[in-house]
Amino acid sequence: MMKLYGDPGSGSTRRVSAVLYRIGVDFEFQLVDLFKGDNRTPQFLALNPNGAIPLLVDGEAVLYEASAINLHLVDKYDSELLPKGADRALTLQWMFWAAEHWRQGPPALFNERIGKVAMGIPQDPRVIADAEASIRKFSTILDAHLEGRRYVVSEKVTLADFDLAATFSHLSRTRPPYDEFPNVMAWHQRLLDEVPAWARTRDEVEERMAVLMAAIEVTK
Ligand SMILES: N[C@@H](CCC(=O)N[C@@H](CS)C(=O)NCC(=O)O)C(=O)O
Repeated sequence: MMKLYGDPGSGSTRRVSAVLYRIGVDFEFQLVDLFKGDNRTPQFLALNPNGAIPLLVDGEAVLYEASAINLHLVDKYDSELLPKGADRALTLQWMFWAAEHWRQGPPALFNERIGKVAMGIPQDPRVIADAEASIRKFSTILDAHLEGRRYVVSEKVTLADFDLAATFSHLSRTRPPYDEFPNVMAWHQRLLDEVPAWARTRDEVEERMAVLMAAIEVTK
């Protein structure tokens, strides 16, 4: 059985677990507790020298990078999450755009508003301002694109939707300014309402983060 290494509180782990749930694949989950540094052990670094999750072990295949893992899964199970024809390249376009542009700001906000608080390090207002500016810049583009559309590429959900929506994982905790972008907000709500795999992973993130945030409160 394939094994997914990750942390349920991680937005990038969620990009993969949502796809596994959506396709309906049985898998074993191996917790890599980021707050305990499980991603820095020699055993884990031997699998992914970047020390990052998610990581998938599927027989001979040892894969990191959530988008690459998801491409492996859609190929293996011939899933419509990567459509055929013209929409295939468009799905890849938005996945690359997510990696290159969309995910610049949100991890910085996570680091400032959660990571640094956990470590007792002061937040840097300039980093927060830069992250928010980046989020506004790219949300303006996505919001205009989503006008009149149900999902990012087509009427149906694709891998691009999961790659993009993962940055909503810590909304209440990191407070990215997505609420200034009505089409972005409506698209994300539609995903939660219509795609049970996405709502399920939202619940997993919240359950995990409730424990971690309580621990931060205690040690603050
Ligand atoms: N580009 C990677 C990013 C993965 C990533 O940044 N994962 C985070 C958790 S969401 C992580 O493992 N952080 C720990 C670290 O980098 O030390 C992907 O798309 O899979």
